[in-house]
Amino acid sequence: MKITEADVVVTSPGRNFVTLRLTTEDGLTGLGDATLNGRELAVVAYLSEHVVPLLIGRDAGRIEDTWQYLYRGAYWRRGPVTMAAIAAVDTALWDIKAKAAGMPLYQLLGGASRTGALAYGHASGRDIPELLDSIRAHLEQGFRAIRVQTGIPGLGTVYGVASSAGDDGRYDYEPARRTALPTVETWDTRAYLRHVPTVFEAVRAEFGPDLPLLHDGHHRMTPIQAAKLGKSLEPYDLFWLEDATPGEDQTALRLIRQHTTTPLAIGEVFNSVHDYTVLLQERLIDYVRSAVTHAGGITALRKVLDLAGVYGIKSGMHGPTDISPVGMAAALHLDLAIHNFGIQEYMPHSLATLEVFRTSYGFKDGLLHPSDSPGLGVELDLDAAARFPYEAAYLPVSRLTDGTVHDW
Ligand code: CS2
Ligand code: MG
Repeated sequence: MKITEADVVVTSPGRNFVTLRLTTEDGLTGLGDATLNGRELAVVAYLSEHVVPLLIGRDAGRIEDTWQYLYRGAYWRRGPVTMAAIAAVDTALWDIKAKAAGMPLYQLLGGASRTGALAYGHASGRDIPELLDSIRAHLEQGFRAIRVQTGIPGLGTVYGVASSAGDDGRYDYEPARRTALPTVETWDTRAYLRHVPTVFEAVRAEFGPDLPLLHDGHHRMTPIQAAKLGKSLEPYDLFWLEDATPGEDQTALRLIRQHTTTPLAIGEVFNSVHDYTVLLQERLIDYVRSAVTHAGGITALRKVLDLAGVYGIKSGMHGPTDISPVGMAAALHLDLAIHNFGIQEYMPHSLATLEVFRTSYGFKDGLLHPSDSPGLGVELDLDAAARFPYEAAYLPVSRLTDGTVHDW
């Protein structure tokens, strides 16, 4: 079953997406998500110039060999651009193989290990009353786990706070802005560390002790600051504290672990198993955050999660709207099949996005299911995609109050 066509499709229904579409001599098509928020065209060039020419004529069924060929054969390996490109190829090949077998992708991964994947939604508010309303709205939508983010008194716009509800009441937060230069957000970690415990005190007082609550530190704290926050949040029994420190220094988590029992999640910006080895072997985290889209595809992420399972660590795949519906579907098939599933991030996409990507996955009673459609269960409407041309967009840059560049 040879690959005869490979198309890199860029579309921007409210935000940019990059999708690889492979076609075989039998007329089967497979899709892969290659979206790297704020650096999309780098992946487009990598795919178009250096990967697509190598795919034409290859046997679409040789998924592992193609992965190794693109990874080891590039010589210059790892990194977000390379691994997003490889992820797109890998996911598209799995889509094709499952379609050829006439079964949903999760069946090729070992079949279902659960009835559905527990999802968490993004509640946010510029202040606590607005946050509490947002949590209520997400509970009414059926979410059974909630991420909590708020504004910080004295600071302007900060990460994760939606300014308004999107179409059909969605949490509509797209951090990448279509501006000539990245917008600048001001940050103050001390103000943040003082404020967050009061937020969770109010949320627990309103919603009780049982609701699974998550929080994203978004790479902003030093290890001791993260340890302080984790310790101060213990009374509120979080499901996880995410990205407490920048992930490059895996050993930083040792210090955090010494001070707090708040569960830790990290890895949405990781792209290789080598980003995790210390974290997994020393049990420094509780959840692996990588998405299929950024971690080299289903083939690679499955290996990371199998290794994580050896150490009792579970999945918590990244699922914001800059993971396309193709990447989301790929995650859901893996979520359903693996034993050490933890939770799945779920930001529903906009109606415009769903005009371009025809999805079949569903959300009911707090659980996501990829559907039993053959393959990934997502189709790309090329005519709709053409209606939304690319627009450059940048993620914000964070600066401290003295102007020092900080982690956003
Ligand atoms: C965030 C992401 O969802 C999350 O956990 O960390 O929304 C992140 O800010 C975006 O993916 C950046 O493009
Ligand atoms: Mg995050």
